[in-house]
Amino acid sequence: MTSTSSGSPVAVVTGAGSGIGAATAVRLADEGYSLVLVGRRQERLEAVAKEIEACGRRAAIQVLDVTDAAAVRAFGLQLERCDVLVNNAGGAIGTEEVETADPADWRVMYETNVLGSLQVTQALLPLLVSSGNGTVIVLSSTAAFTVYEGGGGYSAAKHGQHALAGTLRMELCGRPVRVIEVAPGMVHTEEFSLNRYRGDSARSAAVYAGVDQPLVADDIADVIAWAVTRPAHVNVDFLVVRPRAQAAQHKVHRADA
Ligand code: 8X3
Repeated sequence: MTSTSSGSPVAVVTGAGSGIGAATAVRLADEGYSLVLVGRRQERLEAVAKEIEACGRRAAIQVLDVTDAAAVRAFGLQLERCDVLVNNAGGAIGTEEVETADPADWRVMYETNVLGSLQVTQALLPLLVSSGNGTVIVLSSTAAFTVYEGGGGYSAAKHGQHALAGTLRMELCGRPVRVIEVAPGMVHTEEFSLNRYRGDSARSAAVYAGVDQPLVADDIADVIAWAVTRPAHVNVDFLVVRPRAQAAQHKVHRADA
């Protein structure tokens, strides 16, 4: 990992190689943070780091799987500073109903979304506390508070992240770290639906068909940046963010529908 020692506050973003993670990293760099980009794919992280550095900001990369407990611990121990942690790594696998779902898929979703957030938060919490004004972002989903057919495993994991965020906020009360949960609805990113549909691009594209302006990664990055840049005593507990065309989980307006 290259150094971020510049005197600027440091933001660590997991899943920073693409989608919401990459957009958030770039946006936080614009806000004056030095970035530590965490993810599994070095070339993706390097591309995001280049984009940040091209704007005169600092970005270090850390190739890391958030489900690897020992590697996450080691990462936390060698980091010198962390003011903001964005727990973004995660995602959905499969759309099978409960009747036929593969428990292995549920396990992976729980491990990446919930245990990944838990482990990275545990590893960085000492630095967040010692920063004097730390912020933990938990990127959950509207699936964190509702369920839908074929989304059981993902929703279970996102409900788990919601429980983690709420519990942590209470447990940290009195210490200088706030916990902000951001719950996006329909966001059109390069990989989210493609992973959910196991690479089936036609089914993935159909999710957004006819929807007037699904959210994009920059919309969520904008919301995260807003929450992070509130004065330190202001804790935006929980933000639900959907496109205007999605009034509720199943209430999506589609042209020609
Ligand atoms: C993504 C939102 O509607 O696919 O987290 O569950 S949804």
